[in-house]
Amino acid sequence: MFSSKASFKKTFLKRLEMLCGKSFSESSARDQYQTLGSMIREFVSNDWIATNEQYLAAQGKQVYYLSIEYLLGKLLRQNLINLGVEETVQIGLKELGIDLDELEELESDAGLGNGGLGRLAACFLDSLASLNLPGHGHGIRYKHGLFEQKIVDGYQVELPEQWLRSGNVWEIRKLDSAVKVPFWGKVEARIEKERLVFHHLNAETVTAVPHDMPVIGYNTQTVNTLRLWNAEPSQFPIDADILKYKRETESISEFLYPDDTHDEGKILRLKQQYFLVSASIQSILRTYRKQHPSLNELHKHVCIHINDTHPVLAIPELMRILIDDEGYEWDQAWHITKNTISYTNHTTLSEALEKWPIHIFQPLLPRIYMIVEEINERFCRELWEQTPGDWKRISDLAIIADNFVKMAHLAIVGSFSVNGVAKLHTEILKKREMNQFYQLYPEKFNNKTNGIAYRRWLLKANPKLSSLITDAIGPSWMNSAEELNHLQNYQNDSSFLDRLLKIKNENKQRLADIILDKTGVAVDTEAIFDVQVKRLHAYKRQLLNVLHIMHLYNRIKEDATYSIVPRVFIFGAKASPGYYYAKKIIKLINTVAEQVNNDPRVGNKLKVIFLENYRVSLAEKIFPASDVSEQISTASKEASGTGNMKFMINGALTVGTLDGANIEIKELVGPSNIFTFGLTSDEVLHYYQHGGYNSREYYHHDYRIRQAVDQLVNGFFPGVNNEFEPIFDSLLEENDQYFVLKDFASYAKVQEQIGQQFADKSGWQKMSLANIAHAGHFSSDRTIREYADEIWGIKSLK
Ligand code: NBG
Repeated sequence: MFSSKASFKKTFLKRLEMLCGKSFSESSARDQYQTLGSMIREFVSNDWIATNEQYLAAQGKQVYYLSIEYLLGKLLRQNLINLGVEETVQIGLKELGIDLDELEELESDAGLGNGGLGRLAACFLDSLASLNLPGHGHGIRYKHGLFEQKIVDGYQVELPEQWLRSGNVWEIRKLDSAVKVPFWGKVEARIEKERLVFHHLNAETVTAVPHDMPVIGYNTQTVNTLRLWNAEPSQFPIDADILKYKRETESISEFLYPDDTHDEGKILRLKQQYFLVSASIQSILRTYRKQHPSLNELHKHVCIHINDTHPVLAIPELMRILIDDEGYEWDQAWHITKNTISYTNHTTLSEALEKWPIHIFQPLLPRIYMIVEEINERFCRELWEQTPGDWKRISDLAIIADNFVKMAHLAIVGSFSVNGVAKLHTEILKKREMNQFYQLYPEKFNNKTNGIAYRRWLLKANPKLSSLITDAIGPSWMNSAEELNHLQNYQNDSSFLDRLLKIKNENKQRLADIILDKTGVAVDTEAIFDVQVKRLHAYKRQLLNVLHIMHLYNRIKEDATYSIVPRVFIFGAKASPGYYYAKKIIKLINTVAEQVNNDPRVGNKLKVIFLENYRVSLAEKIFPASDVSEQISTASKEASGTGNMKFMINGALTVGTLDGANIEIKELVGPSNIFTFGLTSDEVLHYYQHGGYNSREYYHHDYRIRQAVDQLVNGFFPGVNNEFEPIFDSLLEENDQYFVLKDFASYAKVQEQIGQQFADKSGWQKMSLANIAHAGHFSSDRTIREYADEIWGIKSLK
């Protein structure tokens, strides 16, 4: 159906009539979108089935990636590109008078994730399929993904997201593969055939119904599966309140928790976690059992990867099935489990490290709790045998302590691999946060620096730059990102550099149009587009950026002759709805924007833009239009970052701290192609440990800082009263935990340098090119190959 324009058009028209029951002339754009989507799904169905059959026949190892989040974005165009039929479809549609861009607009972003962690999972699925690797995702089919953000009077307002309102053309509901997940009830131990067995009685069961989505690899016939579980009522209890039961059941897959790097500790969240894990493991084992008579060698054929600790109950759940359902003895079950599970840690922030109070955990998951207790007891006994009498060590490392279950401890003890997501992050895990575990199990710890699906973030998001690259170095970079390296040969080719600049300006114009449309502010594409887009969090220090903007504004006001290379500061960020401080920062950005953008003394020198509802599809328009990428977290706090890589591959220059993957970017591009500043992670950690930082000193001694900080509370912004007092207090009363004031001077200095270097257009283009040319290393293909070879032991199917 996609072999030629003519056959595409013919099938499209016929299909549209069948599917929508209307003639083409009566059809709406949505009908056309649905038609195209269903054609693609049908088109891949043969390959989808064949892929699964091949995996079975090959009897090789398969990996299942368990993640509570998948931030997929839109799939239509990416699928067309991966299938190699984008052009046929685009032209075919055009001849029918249909604009593919408009159809794409109709598709909702699948926003089943908060930020980096969820987007990484989506990038990994893409790479697994593109590399022909047997790897599938399991997640939750949230009815409402991450909230939609509106900015009203400068404040964030959250609206429920409705991605499923017009259905999801990519999914197939598989009722026949549904499984049951039990909650509550009690456990009874009985002796049966001289063996102690456990029965979970009076449980409330929830039916988990899989909705499968094809994961289409690039330029290959491999189609893997993303299985998203929907929670539905199983049986209606006779004497209970039926509506209440239905509501409670369905609520499990109703909402994605909008928290990012923060542990909320709500019972519904624990329900979601067990729901995901139990359904996924049952389904994995069902598939496995079709081929294997027992689970004895499960770990040789299956790897179950847990993305952060959210799915860590996979460990006791697998133990439960092995022991209770399959009759294994503890030791053998433990051997199989430990060798099947691998774990990625994504943060060292203490507020993100999950722990569940026993009083919530035990009643909800009585049998699972028993198993966790047993794992803990055996683990503590082992510790005791190693260092008898060292109670401190045992209480530091125990899985259950102080009436809490510590999920990261369970993950480390119950898995064969623990990895961090950038070199620095892994070092911090080994040397500090998880040092005692590292000493116990040095062989488990390893690093896998994050990567991005560059075919989405460059090929799809920046078609003009992609064509320029292909013109220069040929098309093979689309299969192997390392080839972008060849672009270095164009460092001194002025016509190439001119084309690079021209493309950047065109992308900036496209973003300028969006900005004008969304905010009413006209921005000049000659200005530096300086962008910070990511979740709003104190450690990411959007505040440092804003204080610096306030400082620039103060200078312009005070000195009419002050000359500055014009800048447009662009922000996009959602704050967790309960994160009071982060919401204050959003209000501050918008307040500063209002003031700066309307001050005639400023003119075009400075503009401040807050783009509401930052999400994957908006990000795709922002990265290609950026000159400067703000990666300014307090060193040691950002595990890796992946936005930094998306900017880089689109030719933006990083202004960043030596944190997360910024360090590896610097190693690759060299110090002259990146702007770094601020405290190092060792310095930050030293201050945390030994004290010695006094933010007031910086406030008192640096006039620029004092002026901007005072403006937060001295009535400088009309009509906001004491709105920003909590920000003021965080900087002075609370001694500025994130070293904003400490790093201010070096940030301001490097920003000045950026202005000067930007003025040298060809010099800037060279630096930009160096970044693109070195970005191949951050392809998630590279990351996934490392996981496949060094952790999972899976082989690509040719
Ligand atoms: C985030 C880190 C980022 C990292 C992504 C993906 C969580 C818990 N962690 O630095 O903050 O890039 O994970 O690894 O969301």
